[in-house]
Amino acid sequence: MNNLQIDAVHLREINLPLAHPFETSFGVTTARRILLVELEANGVTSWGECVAGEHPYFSEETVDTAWLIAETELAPKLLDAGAELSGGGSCPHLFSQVRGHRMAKAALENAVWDLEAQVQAVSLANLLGGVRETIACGVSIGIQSSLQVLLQKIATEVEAGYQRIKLKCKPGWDVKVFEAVRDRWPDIRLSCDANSAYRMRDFDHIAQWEQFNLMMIEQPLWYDDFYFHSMLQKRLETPICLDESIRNRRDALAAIDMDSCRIINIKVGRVSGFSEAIAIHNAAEERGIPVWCGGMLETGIGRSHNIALSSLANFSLPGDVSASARYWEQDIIEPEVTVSRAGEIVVPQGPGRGYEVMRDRVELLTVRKTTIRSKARVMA
Ligand code: OSB
Ligand code: MG
Repeated sequence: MNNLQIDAVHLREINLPLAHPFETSFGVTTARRILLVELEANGVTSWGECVAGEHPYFSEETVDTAWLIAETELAPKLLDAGAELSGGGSCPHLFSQVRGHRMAKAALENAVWDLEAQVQAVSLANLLGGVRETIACGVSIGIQSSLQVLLQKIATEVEAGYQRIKLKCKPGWDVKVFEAVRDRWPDIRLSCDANSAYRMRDFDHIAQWEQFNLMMIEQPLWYDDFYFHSMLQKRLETPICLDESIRNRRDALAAIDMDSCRIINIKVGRVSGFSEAIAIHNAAEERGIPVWCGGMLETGIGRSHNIALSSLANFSLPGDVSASARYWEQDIIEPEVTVSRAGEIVVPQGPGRGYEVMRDRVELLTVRKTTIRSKARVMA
């Protein structure tokens, strides 16, 4: 394949309030500060979205660390890659000298895949190896002010057609919540996500959740643990799903081998981009472990990338990829992402990501912006 020659990397931060606050065991988010990457190359522009939050609560990265590393380390490597850059698949090697900072790497790498799809005039889903025409959608519902408010939210999402309801949980917001939900909906596909809120002293408590027929329990223990999750999984029939702990393919292999989890949530930002996400997907598939695509309250740019990834074969469980309107009064892409009554999103088949970025709107939301160009090439 021909080289991609990147002429400029534009970084910008946009600020966007969420339509509804989102509460997890690690805190409440009411508005997002989002780092967007735009690449100019081969006569087209492509986009990437960094999923790092404002605070280092989900992972070590923040929007500010990602900005710094993207500007000073990663963008220069992309711009000066020369013949080493033939597509998104070149990025892991190009960025390999930089340890960690996976969300920053993913924002740039995914923009390169987005570019490659446009240059080759194929859909991003196709380029990634996707095979699905539609993807199955679930929702992640945050901790609410009361049980009554939660039940109302669930009713809305079930009626909308979503195929799986995931409840954020933490000590004090678990058993009585699952009980009330199962009382009203004995048969819906239900799961929970603790974002590391439990410890070993809670094993007996968690064992009580078996009665609620949960599809999975997501990341109950430490964010960086495999061993104690495997201890817990030994005591449970309910599958554990790992999110935070899985940073790359090797982590997935270790976790599967140790029986730390029986399902994996793949977030493209958490694992440093599409290349590693595909590698995890394949490793899990070979070992009979289903995966699904997680979400990080993305705008339409990250969401469209999640849709493309979710079209791979082993994304066989409904993901946390849902309609734009659940997050934003107005998204930054056109058309916005919609979900059918059957709880599905149609995977775009046209060239690239399949959704147009609303440039004027992005410009209005921008609070800082910088452009990086090749120093080597300017001087040559
Ligand atoms: O653990 O999956 C998570 C949001 C922010 C940080 C972590 C998580 C989440 C979600 C929301 O569950 C998923 C979404 O709807 O985008
Ligand atoms: Mg999670």
